[in-house]
Amino acid sequence: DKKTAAAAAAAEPVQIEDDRTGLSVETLKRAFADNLFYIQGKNADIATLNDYYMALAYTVRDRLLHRWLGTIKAQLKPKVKVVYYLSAEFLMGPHLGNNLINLGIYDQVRQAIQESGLNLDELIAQEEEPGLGNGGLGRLAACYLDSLAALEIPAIGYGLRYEFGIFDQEIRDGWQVEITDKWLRYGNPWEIARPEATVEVKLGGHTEAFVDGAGRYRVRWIPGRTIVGVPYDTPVLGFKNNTANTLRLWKAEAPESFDFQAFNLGDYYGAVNAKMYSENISKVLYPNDEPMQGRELRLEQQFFFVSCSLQDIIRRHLYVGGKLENLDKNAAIQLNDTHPSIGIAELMRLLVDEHNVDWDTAWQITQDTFAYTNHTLLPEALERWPLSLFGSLLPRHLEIIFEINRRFLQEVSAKFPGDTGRLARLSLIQEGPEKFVRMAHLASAGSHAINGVAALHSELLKRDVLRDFYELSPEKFSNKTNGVTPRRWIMLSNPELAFLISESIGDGWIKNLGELRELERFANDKEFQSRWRQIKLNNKTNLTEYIRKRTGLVVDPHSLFDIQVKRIHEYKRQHLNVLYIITLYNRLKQNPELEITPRTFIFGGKAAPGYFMAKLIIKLINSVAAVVNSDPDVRGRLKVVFLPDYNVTFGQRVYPAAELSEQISTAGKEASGTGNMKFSMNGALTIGTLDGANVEIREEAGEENFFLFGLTTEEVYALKARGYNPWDYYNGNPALRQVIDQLASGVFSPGEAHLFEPLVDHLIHRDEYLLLADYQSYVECQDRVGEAYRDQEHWTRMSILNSARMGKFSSDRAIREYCEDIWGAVAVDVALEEYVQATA
Ligand code: F58
Repeated sequence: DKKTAAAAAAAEPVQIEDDRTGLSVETLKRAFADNLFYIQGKNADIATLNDYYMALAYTVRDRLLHRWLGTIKAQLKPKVKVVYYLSAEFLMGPHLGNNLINLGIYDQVRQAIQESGLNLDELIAQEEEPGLGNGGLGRLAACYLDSLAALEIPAIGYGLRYEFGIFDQEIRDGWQVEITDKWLRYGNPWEIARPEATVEVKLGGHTEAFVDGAGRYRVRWIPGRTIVGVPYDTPVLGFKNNTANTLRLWKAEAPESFDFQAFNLGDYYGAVNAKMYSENISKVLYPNDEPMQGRELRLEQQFFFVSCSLQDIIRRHLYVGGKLENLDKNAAIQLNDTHPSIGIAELMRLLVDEHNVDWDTAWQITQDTFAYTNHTLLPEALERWPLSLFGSLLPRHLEIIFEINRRFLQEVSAKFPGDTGRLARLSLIQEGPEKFVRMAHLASAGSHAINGVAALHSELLKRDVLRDFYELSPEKFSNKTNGVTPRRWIMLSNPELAFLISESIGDGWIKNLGELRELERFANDKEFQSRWRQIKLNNKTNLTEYIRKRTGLVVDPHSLFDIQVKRIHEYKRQHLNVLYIITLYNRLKQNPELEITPRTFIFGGKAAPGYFMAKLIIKLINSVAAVVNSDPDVRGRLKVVFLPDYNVTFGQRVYPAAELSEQISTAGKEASGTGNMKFSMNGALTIGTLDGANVEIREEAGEENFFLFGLTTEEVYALKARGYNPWDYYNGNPALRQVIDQLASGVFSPGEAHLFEPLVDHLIHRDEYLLLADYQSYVECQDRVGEAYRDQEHWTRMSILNSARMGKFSSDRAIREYCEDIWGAVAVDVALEEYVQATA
């Protein structure tokens, strides 16, 4: 009866774990309200949107903690091999939506939030993304962490917890303005600080030789200063499994005892100053993309996070009872470009100086443990540090590098006797009036595996940039074509498309992207085509709304959305795109009745703050946009939009809305590209050169579904070898000549006739990236695109086939290849950790 039921209910103990882990809509609602009150300290009367976001974030975090702890337990075991991904950048993107997808609770949470009188999309939009990377390289690291967790591979990503990530971009008067990125302003609910795992890092000072108790010659490093690294951990969930790996980012702080000495001497302010100096190391991400700059603080950043990470790796290895000689059995350390390659000298130092391992054994361990991924073919981007700077910051490491080099060159001599040219080319030290440490050489000599990031790039590495290393150790080289995660880049970004795909072929594609092939049988299906088109239109309409909000521009969602988003760089040739826009504009001016396919050209991307030409290209895009968009003669046919502050969040809106993907770099310059893959998966067709992964995208999609133009790498080399003269192209092509003359005479810079002179000068005198040579081919190809778009049925068919055939470009495939060929890592099962009260 009623009374006994009530008594029984009262006697029932409160189940705290329900509110922490329960997944029902009711429990989620209760937990959400509870977090708003007890963590944010707000109730509905005064809560801001951000408070609600935070309350939801904590609700979700609670629900992944048991997976996280279970994963740590399962992976911290003697026989487990862990992948350690060392990267100066991780461009993770917003966490909330992604975690909901991976936990498989998107729908429940949507309902819980709705029943709480709020809108989930608004809360998701509230999150400020951690912009701890510049572009492709940092985003690749994030996709790889996602796939490692999806495949249940034990892995830790190690990097820097920059207080300020990549700058926010504003556009004022057409120019880029940089604003500091204060992403930690409102706190970060996704990280947990682990101060108990702090490590010490030494810098500067000098070295001393001594003979130890066993009569062995040893060296000790007397540092000039010491800083500490405090780890901040963020969970990285696998897709609907129990794995939650860790992203461990290091924050630089002053050691606890920083002020003792100074305080005793009475120099309190000096001591506080020293503390601030220590914290500088993880203060800000360097926003330069390509040309390398020899800034001391950057080398400090690199050494700092690498030393912290290696000490952590050794600590974990010893903790599970491992022997240092067997480090490579438990650890695979991947160098994401050369930024962490100082790790090779640091591991040698830790082994030889601190753990008393003999040199030969230490070198074997080091080589067997490290592997190196190269991400660039541009010679000016290869890292090299002036010897003087390097030696004053890392005196012991410089000695170690000299010794590695001495032994390495001995081996080279043995293999190629008398070949002194080869010795000079291979040396880890670049000789000359100013000497440099060549980091790519250190990485190559100290690793057992070296890979490029697309088939063409890996071939060019062997042929040019690392040719001598290839001739020395061909067995080290392989290709690992990049990939991107379909969880973030299809499911989360393009939910309607994901739904249609799953409805048509089941949802196996999410974990096994090759299954998208099954969509091929719908390519000619009228009903399917029309749904496919409708989804694209919906996504375009959403982007249209966003463009209006951000720029005030009104664009037509029925026009062809032609999009180029990526860092601004001359080799990526955003200005080639602009030359075509001006060409179209001129045609319309000459013949205002001309019928062309209406197009919206959309650009997005940041320029390195010190890269004058890149910033001028942004100004150029905005200047051309100003003229074109306000000219009544072109109305309804041409729009140009530069969307400020391109980042991961914005990428998630852009790829699903794109119909044409611009991948137009000079052949032989783009290592791979990854945006190209995201576009194509979401049904955009590509206009592109045979560069980077475009080659493989075209191979997969079928050449009839790809708009190819431009010189090949071989043709670029040949043209440059016989002497390239851009003047010939200018003189021989009236349309091109008109465009260049307009730029030079100020047609697009009223009142500032000379504004674009530096650009024009460069194009007609040097044109390093061969825009003029590729202009005609690009224009003709773009014209074919415009024609093709008129046949919507055929276009849709090509679009479906592009998505259907992008299975290869899942980061799951890439990670499987790394595991099999380089890391020797296998999946580890994780048991769900039950919630246990701390007192139990
Ligand atoms: C990019 N590199 C490549 N570097 O340009 C691109 O082709 C490739 O797809 C991608 O890596 C992933 O492999 C890149 O993004 C950087 O951003 C560096 C950051 C640190 C300073 C030097 C450039």
